[in-house]
Parts: sequence; C-alpha cells; structure tokens
Amino acid sequence: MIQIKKIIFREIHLPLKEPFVISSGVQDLRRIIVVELEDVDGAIGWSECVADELPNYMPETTDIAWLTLHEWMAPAILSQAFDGPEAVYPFLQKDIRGHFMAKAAVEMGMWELDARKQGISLSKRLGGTRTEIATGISIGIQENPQRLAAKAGQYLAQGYRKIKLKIKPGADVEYVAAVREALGPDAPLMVDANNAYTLDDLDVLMQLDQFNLVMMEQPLAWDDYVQHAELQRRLKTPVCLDESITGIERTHDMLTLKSGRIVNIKPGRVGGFSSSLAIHDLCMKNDIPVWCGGMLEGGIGRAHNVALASLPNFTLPGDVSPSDRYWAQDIVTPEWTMNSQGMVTVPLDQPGMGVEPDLDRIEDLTVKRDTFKL
Ligand code: OSB
Ligand code: MG
Repeated sequence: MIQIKKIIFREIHLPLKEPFVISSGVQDLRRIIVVELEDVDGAIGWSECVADELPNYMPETTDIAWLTLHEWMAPAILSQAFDGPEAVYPFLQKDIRGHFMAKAAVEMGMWELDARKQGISLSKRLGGTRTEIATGISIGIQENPQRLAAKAGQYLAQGYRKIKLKIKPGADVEYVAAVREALGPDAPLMVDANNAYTLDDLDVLMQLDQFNLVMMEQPLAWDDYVQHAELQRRLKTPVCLDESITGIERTHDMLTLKSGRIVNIKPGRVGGFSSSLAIHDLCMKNDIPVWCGGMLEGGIGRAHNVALASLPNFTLPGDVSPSDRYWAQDIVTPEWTMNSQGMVTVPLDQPGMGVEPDLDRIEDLTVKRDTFKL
C-alpha cells in the first residue's frame, strides 16, 4: 500500500553542453520538472517530467505540465492509498484526458518509491532481465554533411551501438550519404525526422531507403498512422513510430494499420511505466522490436529509462547515452557512464533507480518549487 503524504515539484534549468538541433527546433537548456514523492512510511521516490519549453515535439510543455501537476496530478495522488504503482495510471487516466508527460512524471515516481520500499532495483520491479543495456546516440542536425560524418565516426569509435541522425528537408540524402560513405556499409545507422516530411516527399524518402538504415523514425505527421502505413508499404526500411505512440491503444492502431515495424518507447511520453510495460508486451507478442528513446533526460529520468530498457523485448540500442554526452555535470551520483562496447550497466545492487539525486546540485539549478502535503 502506498499513501503519499508529500510531493515536491522543482523546475530546474539544466544547460546542455552543446545545442541540440532537430527539424522542429533547437534546445540549449532543459527546463526539467523534478518530482520528489514521500509516503506515510517515509519512503522516497524520484522522477522527472520530460516536457520541454516549446510544444514542437508534443503539445505538452514544461509550463503546461507544471499547471496540470499542480491542479490535477498532485491532488489525485494525495487523494487515496494505492495498492501498488500498477494502480496509479488507470486512476489518472479515468477522468484526465491526455497530459501523458505530467502523468508519467508522478507515475514513475511511484514505481521508484515502491522499488525502494521493497528493497529491490527499479529494473527488477519492472521485470527487467538484462544486466547491461546497449546504447546508441542521437546526433542533432549539423552545418554540413562532412561535419556530421566526422561526428558520427567519433561516436562509433567511442562504442555507440546505433547512430541516429536527425534529418530535415535539405539536410537529408546528402548528409546520410556522407555518413554511410565514411562509416561503411554495415555501421548501424538510422534517421529521425520528427515529422518533417509528407507523402509529397516520397522521392526523398525512397532515396533514404537505399542506405540500409536500421529504421526511419517518425518521418510523417506527429499524430499519424494512415500515411505512415502507406509509406511503410513502399519502403524496405522499417518505419519506427515515436510521437504517434502515446499509449497501448495507439499501439493497437499501429499494428492494425501496419503503420510501422518498430516502436520507440519513451516512458515519459506514454504516461509512465504501466503504459510502457503494456506496449512492450503487446509488441513482443506481435514480433515488433522496441527500444528506449530519450528526451535529453537528466540523471533521474535516465535511470528510469535504463531500468525500462532492461526488459526482454528492448532488443535494439536505446537513446540512453551517458551523462557527459549531455551535461557538464549531471544531477545524480554516480553519473551515467558507458563502456567502450557501448553498454550501460543496469544498477541492480541497490533499492530503487540505482543512483542518488545530488540535492545540492538540484537546489542550485532550481528556479521554482511547489510543495503539496496530505
Ligand atoms: O525525437 O527522439 C526524439 C530529443 C528531444 C526530443 C525528441 C527526440 C530527442 C532525441 C534525443 O532524439 C535522444 C536523447 O535523449 O539522447
Ligand atoms: Mg524521435
């Protein structure tokens, strides 16, 4: 039984080492809402909200998430005792439509708290089976193809197991060609367009189909299934859905319509871990591989992603890069590292997410705070 007695939301401003450019915008600072939960027995749980400043990935933003956490999620969580973290998402879904990032933030904190309370790792609590997870890297759009190829080569040499190139019209075929040429025919390359194309761009997408890519992520509209299905019929490259998958129902839609052959699960986008586990299981039953995407999380959100990626059907490398790929200093100790084989160790030897929030660092970065008590 979990009865939460206190919730603290802190908005932190965490500067990226270098700007991250995708087809829909640039980020140089993450405005992350950090969630701290405490239950009546004194157990603590931590999580992050993945929403960011602008609505150019999904409709939710940091400010909208702050409002919904304040108005609805916190009062809902404090309103009753839950049998376990599994009960949280159905409860939040009942009378609150959408707002999956805000829901995920509190829901994942409940799982983390429960794992700590049971004295087991978050990975084990979720049903994880891996002791280490394979890691890829997502490279933002660069000034020119040569620069992108040079960066991709460095990352491959560092051990990353999948190289994801962000693309947009005008920075696509030539860029991917340069990387394929530099890295060789077998390097594990993929592209992510963040909705920058339509079916009118079929000629470009057909050219990209010639590069032996591991997948093409969300090339078409952010909430589409039908046109992705049309595209998938034409491509040999598997289409992977990211933005379109906001929960189990949308995964059923994808399977029914054959909108893609791979799913990117970001727990922070789909409403949390219950939803992620349901999508994972459904995909596994249907021979659809999944992988864990990223939202430039700080070390707490990263811990949640690592735990999820330890489940059996996460058979493709995730966008779960080590702390120093993003930050001069992370918000957890120890920071996340990757070995030279591109593997991140799943922390299994301590209760919960396996890293501790660096409270001094978090306080230093905090710009606003909201506290709720039973
Ligand atoms: O589309 O996967 C995406 C970052 C922010 C918003 C959307 C996306 C991304 C990434 C970064 O690709 C992945 C990471 O966290 O390293
Ligand atoms: Mg994506």
